[in-house]
Amino acid sequence: MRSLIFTLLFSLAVCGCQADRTTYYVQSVTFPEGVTLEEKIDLAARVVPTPEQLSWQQMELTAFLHFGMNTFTGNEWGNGKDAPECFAPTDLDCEQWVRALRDGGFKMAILTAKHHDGFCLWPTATTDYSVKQSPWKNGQGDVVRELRDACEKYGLKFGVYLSPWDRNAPCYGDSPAYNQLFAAQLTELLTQYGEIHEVWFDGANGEGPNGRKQVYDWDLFLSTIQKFQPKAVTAIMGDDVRWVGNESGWGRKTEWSVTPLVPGSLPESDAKNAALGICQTSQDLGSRALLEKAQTVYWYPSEVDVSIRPGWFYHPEEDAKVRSLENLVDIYYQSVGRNSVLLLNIPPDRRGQIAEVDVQRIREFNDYLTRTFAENHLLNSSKLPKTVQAGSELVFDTDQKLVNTFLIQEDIIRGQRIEEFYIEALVDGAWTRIGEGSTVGYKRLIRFPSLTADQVRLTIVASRGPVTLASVGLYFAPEK
Ligand code: FUL
Repeated sequence: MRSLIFTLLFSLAVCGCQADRTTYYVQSVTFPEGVTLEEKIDLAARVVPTPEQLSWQQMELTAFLHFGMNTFTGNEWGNGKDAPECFAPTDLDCEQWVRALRDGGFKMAILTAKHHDGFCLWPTATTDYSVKQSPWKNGQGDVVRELRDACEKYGLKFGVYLSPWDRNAPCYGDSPAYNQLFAAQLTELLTQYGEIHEVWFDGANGEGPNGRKQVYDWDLFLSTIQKFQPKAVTAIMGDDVRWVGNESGWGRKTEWSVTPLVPGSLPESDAKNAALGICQTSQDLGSRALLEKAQTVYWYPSEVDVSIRPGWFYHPEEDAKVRSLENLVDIYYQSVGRNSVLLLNIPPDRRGQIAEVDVQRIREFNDYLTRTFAENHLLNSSKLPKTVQAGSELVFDTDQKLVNTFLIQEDIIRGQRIEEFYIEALVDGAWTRIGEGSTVGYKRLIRFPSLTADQVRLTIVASRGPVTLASVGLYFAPEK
């Protein structure tokens, strides 16, 4: 956890406005003893992302690639006992994966380097349960390397999913021994494959009440990342990126990136979260009522992970169940459009390629979004005031074309502040409300029935101090 404080000082000459001498808190702030609720709210409004969290958020669309032993056995959770010989892709082509992702608009690929079954997709020295023992390329193959190289070639970022729960490792449950093994696996991935942009630690564990109990050494794991890939964001059990709380593709309508939820990798997180009455799936992770009880708040933004198919792994019988374009677009509005990053899983098949139906669907998805956001129908949206106070109204002229989508973004390097807003359209001389929302954060999209307006009015009803808007826009999403 980085804890930095900085003050933004803008040159008067450059921006022609007053210097912003606000003190900001990078990634977290602990409230001093005895502060009032208003003071807590002010402090929370000045928590900002690290540069890596900001770049992560700006990607908007990221892709998951669940591939491994389960692809060949038909399981979703392997038991760690399937023979390495089962792993036998017939025509693996990571460049095909990455071209499909690039054409789908995705900016990063995250590979299941090791899922819960413990089978490693790289020739690790830490276990005999890996591609090295499989017939694929006579044990000379390395999926992590091939994908890394393909991402490099096509300009995508690269991340690894390394499951802490390991059903194959005999030492799982013998905490010190397994922690060393896991740190060694992490070290291999972080030192042998160039830059790693995201490390995904899944929280699942199905051991049950009588199962093996492993106490993870998160300090060791996070310090290993800090040592070898300090710019990587850590997700889910990590402290940079938060699991949205469901695997169905929706973010909360009220999605605070600044939250008292203590990341699972920090000491006593369970007890602290229990004392606040919150967990990753709670609906309220950032209200004023919650801040009143909190001691520390974190910039801990949400990631929406969901699969394009019913399963996380490829199963041929699900070829006809690939999500429709309409459904994917809804997911986009419910994730990216609700202050989250979308992590869409597109699982390669038994050949080791992404099936044509999935390739087609994500291309359609990208084409659709590109068409929707090609033209901003607000005429004066580039002239935004430096800051906007609660109670302010901003009125924009339009080009009087048909529209049905409103976009609003806060400049999150100055914190997340908007708590309530609404939008109205001037149609035939009368103002009608066309949408409203609570939080905005990095991005909020509001859909409304198609109309033609002379003007659009944005009212910020409530905020945590002055708001800096990054952009507003008015768009037309065509029929699918
Ligand atoms: C879950 C896992 O149990 C699933 O298999 C999948 O990897 C998903 C992304 O996370 O916790």
